Amino acid sequence: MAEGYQPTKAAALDRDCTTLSRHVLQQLQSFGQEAQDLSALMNRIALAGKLVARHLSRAGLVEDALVFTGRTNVQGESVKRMDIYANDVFISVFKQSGLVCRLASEEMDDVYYIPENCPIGRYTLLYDPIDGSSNVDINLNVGSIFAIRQQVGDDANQTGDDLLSNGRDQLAAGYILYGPSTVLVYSIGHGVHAFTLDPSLGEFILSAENIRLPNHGPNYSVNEGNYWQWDDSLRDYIRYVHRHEGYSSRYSGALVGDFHRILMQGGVFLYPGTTKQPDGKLRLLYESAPLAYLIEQAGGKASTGTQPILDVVPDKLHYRTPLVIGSTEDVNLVESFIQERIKEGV
Ligand code: P6P
Repeated sequence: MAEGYQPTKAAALDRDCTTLSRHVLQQLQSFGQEAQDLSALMNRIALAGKLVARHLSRAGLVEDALVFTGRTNVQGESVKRMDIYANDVFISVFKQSGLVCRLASEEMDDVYYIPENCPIGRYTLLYDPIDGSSNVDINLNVGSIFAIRQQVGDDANQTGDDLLSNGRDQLAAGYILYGPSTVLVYSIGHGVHAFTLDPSLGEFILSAENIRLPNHGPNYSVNEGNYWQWDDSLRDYIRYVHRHEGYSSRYSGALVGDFHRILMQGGVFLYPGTTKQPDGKLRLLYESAPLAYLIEQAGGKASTGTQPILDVVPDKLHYRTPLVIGSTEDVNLVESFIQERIKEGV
């Protein structure tokens, strides 16, 4: 029998057809309702990322896109116009999704409800719309961080209390890094995968699959300006890396970019508690927990210094914890200095 048409083995063509929503279904090997929901949710994340990336790319040209709004958020941080724009992009994009009933954001004091999506929409989006926004005005990388959880119970009183659970309840997590290219990194529990936005297509295209970070890496990423505000154990660690060959200090002031370097090259990122902020600066539900989910999926580790991040149960929406995250051996080394001081009873 004559052979049928044989398409060319164009790997690039197959890759360009592996869009995010398709990849989710491939990961889950299912077309069931939850798989379809997650695929649709990730597609909305991608749309939000494209809208934010477009605004950032013109921020210097668009009236009032930069600078501060004069407001401070629930964190007590000055709010930039870009923070508000990005926050509202996610609200608008997920309003139309029909799937998300609630959103929790760094920029909003309380859980935000989308009545038309409740109670059908059984998912909650937790996000930091623009992480590292101090970098926006100097055209350095910033990011968006997100986690998706399933609503537990009916939340009839709209307290959002079911969100106060540990990070192992996350269904999906990831971030969008707005850098020289726009990269979306996500996991739904089947490894960590990266998609790069192809502006000519307006699509995020698969660029790295099943990312695994090395057990040890050269980078340590921490704001050493806080050195004298740390516990002795963290100073012990810093003195160790200063005295040993093979370590490089890398710190951009934007968590997503610093985390992405650790994910891709190995090493450790730290934001320890300080005398001014004993619980650290980073928020659990929409910063540390999503990144901890990713790093464990990529073969790394994330802890508060004494407890796995994914085991921490917050008592409020904007709960903060110290963060030590990255290659397993490097996180273990930091933890060993902390344990040493605990043994000494410091
Ligand atoms: P510091 C940005 O404000 C942020 O939340 C993270 O993106 C970043 O890692 C950290 O704070 C930087 O904080 O105190 O070093 O300027």
